[in-house]
Amino acid sequence: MGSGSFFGFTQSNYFSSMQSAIPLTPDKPIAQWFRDAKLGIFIHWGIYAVKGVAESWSFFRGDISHQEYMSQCAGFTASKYDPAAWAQLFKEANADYAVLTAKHHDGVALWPTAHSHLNVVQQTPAKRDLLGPWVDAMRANGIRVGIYFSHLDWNHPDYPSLLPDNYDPSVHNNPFAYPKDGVAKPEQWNSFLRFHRAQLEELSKRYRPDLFWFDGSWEPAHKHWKFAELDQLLRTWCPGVVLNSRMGGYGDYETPEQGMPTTPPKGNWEFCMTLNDSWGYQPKDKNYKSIRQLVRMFAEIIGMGGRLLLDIGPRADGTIPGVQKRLLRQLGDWIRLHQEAVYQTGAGLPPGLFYGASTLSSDKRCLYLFLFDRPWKEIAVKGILSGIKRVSLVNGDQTLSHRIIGGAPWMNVPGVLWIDVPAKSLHPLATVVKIELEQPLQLWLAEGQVITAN
Ligand code: FHN
Repeated sequence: MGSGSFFGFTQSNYFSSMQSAIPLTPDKPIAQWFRDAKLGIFIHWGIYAVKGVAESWSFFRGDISHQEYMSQCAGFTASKYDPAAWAQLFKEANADYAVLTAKHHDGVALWPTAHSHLNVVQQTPAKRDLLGPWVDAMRANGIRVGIYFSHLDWNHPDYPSLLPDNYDPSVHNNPFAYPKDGVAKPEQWNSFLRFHRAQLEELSKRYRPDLFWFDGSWEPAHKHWKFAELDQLLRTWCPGVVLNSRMGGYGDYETPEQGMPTTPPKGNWEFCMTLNDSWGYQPKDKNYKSIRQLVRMFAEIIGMGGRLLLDIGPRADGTIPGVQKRLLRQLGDWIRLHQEAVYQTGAGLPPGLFYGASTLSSDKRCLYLFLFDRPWKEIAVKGILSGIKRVSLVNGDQTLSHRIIGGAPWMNVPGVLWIDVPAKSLHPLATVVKIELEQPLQLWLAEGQVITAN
């Protein structure tokens, strides 16, 4: 058996980590539902949907005035908000969990918080808790509940009270983030931190989320947030809760965003991405990804051992744009046709053995290959030492002919597996080939049989 390695892995420890999302280092303990989850729906919904502007950022960076941005409160009606319909759509997408922006950087809470008047109950025509009914609808449909919470709060009077360690008055001069007079006010910051904790305790005890999705810890240095303390508080308030690592590296999993990873993050991870280029509802943004691109990105993410958090931006009335509903339904249709390759699987082959994505069943006896391009006739897989029992298509179970070419069996160097994939059998979005193995997958990862003694 080869003694090669992959990213410093020797043969043995590569597979010892294959039970779950591929941890290149021992992964932290995390709820099994999250380990099993493959698709989440991210929802950026807030007053920014009224004018269709960038969430929070549009006033922070001066696209529009703060006054104009906040005037959107008057138009945030949620008049057609139907969280049960959202849940039904997410089930059609085959989503395992959903994450809703309970409070973005603008500080506007979607729930009746007792710690601030800046909430949709008191400040908008919605005049009701929008978070609670959403939590209930998700749970009624077996969808795990994630609450997005922005640490920073550009509308809270006590937030702009610290200076960064590398303070430069010509750079750090946004009054929503830093003290106007350039003088740090630690007592004011402590007051903000009490508010920050109070809202999180409120959310924890009132809604018992399965997951907190934190964001916005980049302004004050992490030491000021006391994240180690927060990590413990949250797990006390909400036992079993999953925490993302946007809390100074504490938390349970990594969250690469928008740019597709080419190397899987360490431990547990989730990739979050927009359908177009905007997190919230921005009708001018027509740059939607195609369903073929979404299927490919989903397959590549799960093939690296991660999960995808796919974002939508509902309108101010609570309706979801048709193009977004269509893409979610198309993705769900594809997943359902190929679900044995998606669920109860972990990361597949390391790069270079097959030119596509792949996943491996939890018993390591089934390897699933995701074909994104139209093969001329055959596809090839290198490095498989295990015997091949059968090769078939996941969608339709058609047996595919295959053969092994080359190899140096006298030195236990495997040949290349070639598989015939008939053009008429291809799925227009992505085709999945199943390789059933005689024994759990064993790979040969080495430099090839270098002959030096001839
Ligand atoms: O600033 C936010 C942004 O508005 C959006 O919420 C994304 C979603 O992951 N998070 C931050 C940027 O990384």
